[in-house]
Amino acid sequence: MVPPMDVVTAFDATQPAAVRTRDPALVPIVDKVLAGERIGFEEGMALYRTRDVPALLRLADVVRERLVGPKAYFVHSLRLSQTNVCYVGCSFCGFARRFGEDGVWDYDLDDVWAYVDQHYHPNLTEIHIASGHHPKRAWQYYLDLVHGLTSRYPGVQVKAWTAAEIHHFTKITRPRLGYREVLSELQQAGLVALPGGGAEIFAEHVRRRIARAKVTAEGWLEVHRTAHELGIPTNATMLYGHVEALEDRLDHMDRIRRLQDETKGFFSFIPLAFQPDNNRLAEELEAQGRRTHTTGLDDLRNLAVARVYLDNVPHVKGYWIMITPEQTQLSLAAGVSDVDGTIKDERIAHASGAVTEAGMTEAELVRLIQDAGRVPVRRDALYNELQVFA
Ligand code: V47
Repeated sequence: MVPPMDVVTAFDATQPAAVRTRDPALVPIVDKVLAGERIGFEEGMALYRTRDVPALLRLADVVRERLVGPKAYFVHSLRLSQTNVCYVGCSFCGFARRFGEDGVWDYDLDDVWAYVDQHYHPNLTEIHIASGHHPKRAWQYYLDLVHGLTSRYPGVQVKAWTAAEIHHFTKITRPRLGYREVLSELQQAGLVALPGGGAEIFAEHVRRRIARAKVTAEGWLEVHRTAHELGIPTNATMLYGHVEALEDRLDHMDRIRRLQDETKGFFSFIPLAFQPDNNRLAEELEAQGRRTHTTGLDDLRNLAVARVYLDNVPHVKGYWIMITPEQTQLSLAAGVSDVDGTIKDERIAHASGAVTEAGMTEAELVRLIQDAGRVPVRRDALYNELQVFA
C-alpha cells in the first residue's frame, strides 16, 4: 500500500530544498543526498526502481541547483563528420558505410574547409568532430585537419574525436604511438577537448553484443584518463534504451564517477537515447518484437539518476537531437544544466532515424531555456561563459 504523502517524507522545513516522497525506499536516500553525501550502487538502483518518479526528478533538480544554480548552458557548435567510412560494425550504428556503398562520404581537407565555410558564422565557437574508423587515411591528415581548422577559423575551438577514434589512431601511426602521444600531438595541433562518444555501455556482456570490435571499456576510460592528465577536458556518453539492464547503466555511471574522482576532467555526462532505425540492432529487436524508442519517462528518469549519482560531474546534458527539444525542455527540471547547442548538421543520430531537425537557432534555444524558468548562458567548448541572457 502506498503511504499517504504526509506520513513518509524526507522533509526539513528549515531547508528550502525539500523533497517529499511517497516511496519509503527513497527517504534515506533523499536524506543522504540533501546532506551532501554520496550514494552507493544499491541506492542508485533504488532511484531507478522507484515509482515515485516526481520525487526523483525533484531530487535531481535540487542537486542541479546546488551545483550550477539557475543557469542552463548552450554552445554555438557545428558537427563535422569528415567521413562515415567505418569498418568496426557496431550493431546500433546506421551511420557507418564501407567504400563503394551508397551514401558514403570521405572528405579531403579541401572538402572540410568548404564544408565549414558553408556553415561558418561569427558566433561559431565549437567544431565537434566525430566520424568513422577510416582504414586508409594517414595520421598526418588528422593533425592537418585540426591545425587547419584552428588557423583558418580563429576563435573556433576544436573538440574532436571520440575515444574510440583516438584508439583507432594509435593503430594507424607508424611507428605506433600510444594514447598519450596521439592526444598530445592533436593538442599541439590545436585540439582543446574530446567529445564523449564511443562509450556505449561499458558492461562486457552488452558491449560484446553491440560494439564487439570497438575500443574496450578499459581502453575508453584510459583514453579519457590520459586526456585529463594532459589537461584536455572531455565528456562521457552512455547509449541506453536497447539491450542493457538498469544495472548496466548504473555500472556505466559508476565507472565514470570513479575516474572523475581521480582526474576531475569530465565536463558533462550525456545519455544518448537509442535511435532504432536503419541499424542491425534495430532489426534484431524488431525480430523479437522489441524495437522501441525510449519513453519520455525513461529519458527523464535516466537523466535524473545520472544527476544524483554523478555527484562529481559538473553537468548532465539533455541531448535534444535524440530526445527532442520538448523533452529536453522538461529535462531542465530533472537535473539537466546543458542542452548542447545549435549543432547545424547532425548526421549520426539522423542516420538511425532521429526525427528532430539537424540544428536549432540561438533564439529557439534561448526560448526553450527561458520558458523553463532558467537563465540561458551561451558558453564555449570549455564552459567559459560568453553571454548570459538575463
Ligand atoms: O559515439 C551512434 C552514438 C555517438 C546511435 O560530447 C547512437 O558533447 C543513439 O558522442 N542511437 C555520437 N546513439 C554522439 C556523441 C555526442 C553527442 C552529443 C554530445 C556529445 C558531447 C557527444 O552517438 C556515438 C555513439 O555512441 N550513436 N548510433 C544510435 N543509433
